Amino acid sequence: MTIIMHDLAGADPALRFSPYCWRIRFALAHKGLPVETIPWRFTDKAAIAFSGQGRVPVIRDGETVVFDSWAIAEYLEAQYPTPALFGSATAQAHARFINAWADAALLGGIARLILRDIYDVVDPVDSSYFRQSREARFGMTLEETQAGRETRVAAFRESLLPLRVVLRAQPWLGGAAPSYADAIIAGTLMWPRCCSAFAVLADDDVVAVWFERMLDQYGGLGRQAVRASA
Ligand SMILES: N[C@@H](CCC(=O)N[C@@H](CS)C(=O)NCC(=O)O)C(=O)O
Repeated sequence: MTIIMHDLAGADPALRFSPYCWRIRFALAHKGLPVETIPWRFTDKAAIAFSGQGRVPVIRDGETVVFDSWAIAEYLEAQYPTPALFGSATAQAHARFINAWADAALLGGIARLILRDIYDVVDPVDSSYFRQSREARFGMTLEETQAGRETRVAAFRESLLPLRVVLRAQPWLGGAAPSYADAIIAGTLMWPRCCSAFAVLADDDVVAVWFERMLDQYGGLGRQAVRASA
């Protein structure tokens, strides 16, 4: 049975830009599971009220409803073990750290480079909610969050050193083949790729080279994604 996923969309319904939803798009593709995505807007809380909360991704697999990207990845692994997203309980525990680092460090760093650009791509129905909620979260205007990004991007790129060190030693974060760790980081990087023309990565960075390879995985799923700037 096809899994249904509520997926954040912009003014263009084909523009799918949620870093969390992208993690699950990669995870589903990794397992070869068919998915039907339903475009969702930030303010359309009613459409996902059946999940008991107001954020995406939310999946429906038959009678089962799961929300939160990490919980969804764990559900998929338990329900559809092969091919593995984690590989072992230990690998799953390590991937949880990657997930926490992506949420705690990577997302905030990227937000401070592209938040105002996102405002340009959200559906008009979401514009004032997006501005209000994000300005309250960051304690400054959207314009201020990304001001000076041309000079600040260097520090962001330096913060990716742990990824760089690992990807110099092995082709994927999962080792010889991609795992959910790769889906987490690549899913997170799909967010700036889809929303903004600003280059968060330097072209010659090993992280960018790895990301290009991830874009080509799963039949070019990431590469084919609609981009606001294209
Ligand atoms: N911990 C959740 C976070 C999900 C999340 O924050 N999703 C965003 C879209 S990228 C959302 O739905 N935001 C709704 C809002 O801001 O009102 C996960 O990993 O799935």
